[in-house]
Parts: sequence; C-alpha cells; structure tokens
Amino acid sequence: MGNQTFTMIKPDAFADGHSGAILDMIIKAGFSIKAMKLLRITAEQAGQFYAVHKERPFYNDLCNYMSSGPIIAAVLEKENAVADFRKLIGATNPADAAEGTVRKLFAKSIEANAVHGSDSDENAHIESDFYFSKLERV
Ligand code: 3AN
Repeated sequence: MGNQTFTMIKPDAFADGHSGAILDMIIKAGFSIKAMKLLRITAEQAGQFYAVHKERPFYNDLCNYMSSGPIIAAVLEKENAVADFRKLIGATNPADAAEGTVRKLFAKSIEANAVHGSDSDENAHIESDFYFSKLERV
C-alpha cells in the first residue's frame, strides 16, 4: 500500500483565500507535508500534467484554468494516502461530493474543483516528480 499522494490547491481556491483552511483540513486528517510550493504554471505545463485527459472535451479549458493563477503543489504522506486523500477531498463534481469534504466546502464547479488528488500510487509518483526534485522533499 502506498504512503504518498500528490495534491494541488487549484487557482480558484487559492484566489479565494481557502489555502489555509484546506491545508488545515489536510494536516488534521493526518497527512504530513513532504514537499510544498506556490507557483504558477503555463497552459503548456498544465497540458503535460493532464496529458491523460488529452482526448477529453474539457482538456483545453482545464489547461487554461490551471494556468489562470497561482497554485500550491504538495506531496503528502500518510498510510493509505491516495485513497484516504480522495475521501477527504470528495467527488470530482462538487454537486456529488459528500458533506464535510474539501470539494463540498470549497469547490465552485466540476472544473474549478478546489483541489487535485492523485488517483493511484503510480500517478502519485509521476505527479510528485513532475513538480519536485529530490532536494525539494523533506
Ligand atoms: P479527479 O481530479 O477527481 O481525479 P479527473 O482526474 O477525472 O478528476 O479530472 C481531472 C480534472 O479535470 C478535474 N479535477 C477537473 O478539474 C477536470 N474535469 C474532470 N471532469 C470534468 C468535466 N466533465 N468538465 C470539466 N472539467 C472536468
């Protein structure tokens, strides 16, 4: 069972001042932060990150949205990190997200859905390596 996942606080949640509240939820849920940075990515970089969604109709909008403002990227550690983090953030569409989840509380729409969470251990590694070098992790 993997013990790390990768997250981003997306442009909408950062711009609306929810970063502190979201990080507080993450820490209180038992995750420890292994790497973290504030940055702004280009649409091209977002396109590389979301390459698996290249054929989806929302791909271009998603890339433009993810480059529309600063984000916070982080690597998180906890037993069963991927599954537990996806439970903490809730369903992709905030309309379907359970009460008390990050997306239920802070997401605006299925696209501007406040946070990213890796969907597998393999992708957690790939996504963490996309943003962080070994030197940037504790
Ligand atoms: P999740 O982030 O819950 O794993 P994915 O991987 O299916 O969801 O989708 C990646 C991102 O693409 C989502 N976080 C969301 O921002 C966007 N997205 C997913 N489905 C849609 C959709 N139907 N319309 C617009 N944006 C979408």
